[in-house]
Amino acid sequence: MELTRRDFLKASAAAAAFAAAGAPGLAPRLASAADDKGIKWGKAPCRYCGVGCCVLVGVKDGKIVATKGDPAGPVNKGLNCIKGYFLSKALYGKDRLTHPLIRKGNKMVKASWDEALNLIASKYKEAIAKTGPDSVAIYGSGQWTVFEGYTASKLFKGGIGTNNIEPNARLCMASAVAGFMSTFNSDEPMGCYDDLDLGDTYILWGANMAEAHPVLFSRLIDNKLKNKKVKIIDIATRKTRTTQMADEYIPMYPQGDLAAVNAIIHVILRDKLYDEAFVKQHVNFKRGTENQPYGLKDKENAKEEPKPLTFDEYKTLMKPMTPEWAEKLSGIPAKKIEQLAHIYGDKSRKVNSLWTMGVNQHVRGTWVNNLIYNIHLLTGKICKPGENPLSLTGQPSACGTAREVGTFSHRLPADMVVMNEAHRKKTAEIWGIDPKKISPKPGLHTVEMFRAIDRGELKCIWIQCTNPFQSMPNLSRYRKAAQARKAFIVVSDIYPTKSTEVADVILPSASWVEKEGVFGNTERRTQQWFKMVEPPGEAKEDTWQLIEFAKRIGHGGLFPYSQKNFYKEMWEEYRKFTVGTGKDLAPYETYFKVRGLRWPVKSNGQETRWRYTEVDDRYVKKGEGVKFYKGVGGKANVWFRPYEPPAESPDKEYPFWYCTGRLLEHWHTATMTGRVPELRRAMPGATLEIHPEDAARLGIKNRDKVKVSSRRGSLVLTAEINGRGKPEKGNVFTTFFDETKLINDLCIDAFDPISKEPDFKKCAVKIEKA
Ligand SMILES: Nc1nc2c(c(=O)[nH]1)N[C@H]1C(S)=C(S)[C@@H](COP(=O)(O)OP(=O)(O)OC[C@H]3O[C@@H](n4cnc5c(=O)[nH]c(N)nc54)[C@H](O)[C@@H]3O)O[C@H]1N2
Ligand SMILES: Nc1nc2c(c(=O)[nH]1)N[C@H]1C(S)=C(S)[C@@H](COP(=O)(O)OP(=O)(O)OC[C@H]3O[C@@H](n4cnc5c(=O)[nH]c(N)nc54)[C@H](O)[C@@H]3O)O[C@H]1N2
Ligand code: SF4
Ligand SMILES: [Mo]
Repeated sequence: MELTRRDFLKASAAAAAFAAAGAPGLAPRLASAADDKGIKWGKAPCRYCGVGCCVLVGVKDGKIVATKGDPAGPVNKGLNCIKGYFLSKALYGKDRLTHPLIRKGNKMVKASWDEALNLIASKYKEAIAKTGPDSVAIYGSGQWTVFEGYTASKLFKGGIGTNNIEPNARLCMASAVAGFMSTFNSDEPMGCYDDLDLGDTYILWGANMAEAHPVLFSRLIDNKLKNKKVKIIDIATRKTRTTQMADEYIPMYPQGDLAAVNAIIHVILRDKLYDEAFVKQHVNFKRGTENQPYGLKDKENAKEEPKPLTFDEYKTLMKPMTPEWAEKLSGIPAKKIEQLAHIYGDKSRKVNSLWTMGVNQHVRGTWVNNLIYNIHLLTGKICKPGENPLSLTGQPSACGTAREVGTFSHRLPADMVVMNEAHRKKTAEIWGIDPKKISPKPGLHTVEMFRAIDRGELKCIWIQCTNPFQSMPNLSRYRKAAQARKAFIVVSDIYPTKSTEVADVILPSASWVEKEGVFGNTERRTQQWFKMVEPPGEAKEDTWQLIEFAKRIGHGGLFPYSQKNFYKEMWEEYRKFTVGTGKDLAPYETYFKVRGLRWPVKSNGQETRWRYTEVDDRYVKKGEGVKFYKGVGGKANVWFRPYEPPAESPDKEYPFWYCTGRLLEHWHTATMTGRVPELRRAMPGATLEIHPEDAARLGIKNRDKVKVSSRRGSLVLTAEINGRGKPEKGNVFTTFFDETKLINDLCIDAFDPISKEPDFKKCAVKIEKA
């Protein structure tokens, strides 16, 4: 089902209108300016989201003057969303950081690179000498290039000897990772974006694709406009732009997914809608550890002790989870749950599940990931073209860098972990170091990393390509700790932010096409780009910063790559981790011409669209059909995961659910999109979405100022009633892009005990007219 670009554009007009909303008419003007003579075009993935659109970047006189969706890009076929259209302006805010700055009391003073790096090196050396390597850390990003993540991981895990390295992806994809690992023993999806063209039923579990994955959503809408059978079901806690394009909207209570998915499975078992042969051949049953704590206390540590189950034991455990039981916990009528189960079980339908942060930012996020896989494993609707569960990724290289390179505190490249001796040995071999150098103890996970600063245990932290002093939950605790100078804080960024505000050293970075890089998107697609323009002033690449620091603390030898072939040599070293593991990456040059390739890349240079199936995956022999070759006995796990309540729920004093997330025009903390005048004007500040009946009861009118407070903090926002997003009764919603409104002060820093991912989607607040 190949689409022509014309078909695609025509059919997706509705979604494209969404995508360009906020600044209609501006995008085409920019695109036509790109036709001027003298512009040199290069290819790159978009700087922003995990969709990974291919863009063409136009350069003239050393500046990016235009960008356009790349018609040759299989992901987006020439389309971009509004953020993509304005990429050319994101790096040209007037206040780009152009030279290193060092704190002198309350002032930040201009310094040379040498002064700044020497100071960082001396602080790190001092801390390591006094309190050991585990008293220093680095906090990175799913927006790091593969090279940046690899350099940081090798330096900290292989050189300094601490596993205190984390990506912001802990706040984002950690539950997805834990879900993949516990179910399939291999991270990242079996399916790919082609499933959005080839399927006929799409069940969205709280994912607001129209705003958070806009171009991918337009691809889905395109399928819907062409194929009458296509049905999109939006199960969510609020109505969004996604809802407008869905066939059905099913409102759900926060945490309700945990009950609803279980009841769907109950019906699938009860009505024998499962695929007996598939289950027999491909599935093991397991039970995990229940009633684990929510991470509310510092240093709380949970441990999962899985037990095997038989299919019969599993069926018995699932008996009490009836649709009526789930109706009470999820708010979804029992009848609807029966219907959903029969849709999932319908042999004539190609059913896909899609989810993002509604499922991952959840104190039982790993469980909900497991449960969605359970449905697909029981019905056999998996590893088939057009029929898969697809975990959507947020950041441009959360997959490529955070997950594949393994920049989490417990991970090593290609799904390996520091706790495993054989994995440490293999890593040490490739890195050319003594295996004893790599610590077997997982480092601090993100929330604990920032808590350790507050406790005075972490002495130095280097923050690159993320803005935690705006994006962490329970923010005021961590901001206060930083303001009290409890640790030495280095921040590499491209603009002044809430994090540079509390830094001891600020380093100006090169971003996106100001350097060479590789990103990996949601569908396992690895995309490479070359440097196209010089960074401003003295700004330097994050990789360069780390290696110059490494040299000053005696670890320069870890990076022996030549000046001329620096990235190629680093890539070929990193690639060794992947070859033969089912995560195979291609030689570096292969990526120069193509618009990315989905791993495992085959020996003939071809990509893999569907994993674990003989249809496409060379690791499965002809005749084997489906094989979960990473799992024990070639099988995947179906987990028993019951309902458990959220960490905090509304009560008399704090009667509303507080949910936080995103909107189309801005990227996270808006350091980049906020400096694009068109996007800033389209969406100048955060508002509080509230249900009209709740508002009326409290005497609140649209645009009134309201005070919203949780047990952790309070702030004043403008009420938005019947705006773009419409929360269900009893729920309010806001976004975290506005640095003048630190909405994360109110968020709870409870987390999933398995994935350690915090729950940004639920806590309790009260609302008053301000
Ligand atoms: N425009 C834009 N796009 C982005 C980003 C951006 O900053 N701006 N960021 C990217 C990143 S890093 C990410 S992670 C993604 C996030 O993409 P999404 O997860 O799609 O977006 P959010 O706004 O974080 O999530 C909000 C939704 O969570 C759902 N929800 C709330 N509670 C629950 C629950 O208990 N269960 C379930 N199942 N759902 C619930 C609600 O229905 C709500 O609409 O977006 C990516 N794309
Ligand atoms: N309330 C609430 N909070 C959330 C979430 C939520 O849903 N609700 N979601 C969480 C999720 S899923 C995510 S992914 C995080 C995202 O949170 P953050 O990662 O903190 O937010 P960003 O704005 O993406 O920060 C990226 C920073 O990198 C800088 N930058 C850009 N390019 C470069 C570069 O090349 N090098 C360097 N060194 N810096 C660069 C940018 O200016 C910016 O300051 O937020 C989390 N926080
Ligand atoms: S959908 Fe995502 S990757 Fe595509 S242009 Fe928009 S922000 Fe960039
Ligand atoms: Mo994210």
